Amino acid sequence: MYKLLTHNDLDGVGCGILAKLAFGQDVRIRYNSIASLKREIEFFLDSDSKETFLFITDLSPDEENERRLQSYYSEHGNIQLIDHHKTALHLDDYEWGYVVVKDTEGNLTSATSLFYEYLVSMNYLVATEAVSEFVELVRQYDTWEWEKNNNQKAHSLNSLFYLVSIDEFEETMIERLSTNSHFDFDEFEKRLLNMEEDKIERYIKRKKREIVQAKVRDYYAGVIYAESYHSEVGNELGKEYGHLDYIVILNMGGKKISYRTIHDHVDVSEIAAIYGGGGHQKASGSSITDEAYKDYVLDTFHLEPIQEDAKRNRYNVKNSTFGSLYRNKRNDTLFLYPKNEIWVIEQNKKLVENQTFPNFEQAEMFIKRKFEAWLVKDDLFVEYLIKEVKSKK
Ligand SMILES: [Mn+2]
Repeated sequence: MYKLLTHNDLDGVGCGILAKLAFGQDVRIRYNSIASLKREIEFFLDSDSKETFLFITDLSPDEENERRLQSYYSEHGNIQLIDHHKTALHLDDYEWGYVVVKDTEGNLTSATSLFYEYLVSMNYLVATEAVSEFVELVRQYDTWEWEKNNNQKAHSLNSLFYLVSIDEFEETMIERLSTNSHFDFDEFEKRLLNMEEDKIERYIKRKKREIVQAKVRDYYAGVIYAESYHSEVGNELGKEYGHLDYIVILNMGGKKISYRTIHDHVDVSEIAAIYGGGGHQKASGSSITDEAYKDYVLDTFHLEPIQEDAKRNRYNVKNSTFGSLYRNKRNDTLFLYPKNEIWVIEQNKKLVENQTFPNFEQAEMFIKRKFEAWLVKDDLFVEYLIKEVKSKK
């Protein structure tokens, strides 16, 4: 008998689907949140048959269970952990641990892709085109490589995963992967997925208007409440508000936080670790601990949302030698322009002293962080210039 403890997201359930394809009725699977893994491991160690072989994928045990797994393994064997999270790398030192973040060709791995390789190399499963295609879609979604590759199919697979129950998804995929020669969606799913993508877009639009900005420790964070589409929300808000180091997504009902960044200079697995969580450099999670509640909820709840830059301007554009006009909630005007090779800022028509910048990007970063300002629409820009000309006459 085999037992699989895995994550309850697409990558974790991908492992479950592979386990069922390999072992059929001989495997029992439990899909877990990060928090529920602890008691599932304890239940296995205390109560399961010593003959049962345990797989743990896409999740890592806490320190106490790490010790208990090691002593169980030295007595009975029968444990294999497979993961790709950076915060789980220390588990690779155990005989029962296999943790790889990047493969030998430099591609980011996923739990599903690592588990697939393992099952095939152990002759538990025969590689097929359809399964390989499915595994690659899961990997691209989980590592967010789909966006760079514009692989909409990978994104759609995750959307479908959240449209149906885990049981239904599992059953449909197993049936499809064992009968079809290529992986694809059926016509009904395609129609449904189109509607779902539109819905996600509208959801993100709303979230863009709800985000608040907060300086937490050394970084600027964007804080938002959302129950769904965390990766999509984190990514789109990260791009819209590029001056923020990372995005915090609070799920109050689930008492969980997701952390996302699009930048390389910040590692959100380290930020999640402050609150007892973990994950990857660009995507991580933790519980809402008392400390996290203070930093992200209590200290930010009174703040006003920040505002998007105007998008359809022809005149008031960024990085313009004529200057770019910004405004904030306090009605400060901030005018950014180049002067003798450097960029300067006028706040309410007065030069901000001792603040010069080598390029537009750094000057804009400064006013967005310090003043929470946004690029105004053309009509306000034109009005501003007319007044300027009149005052000079
Ligand atoms: Mn994963």
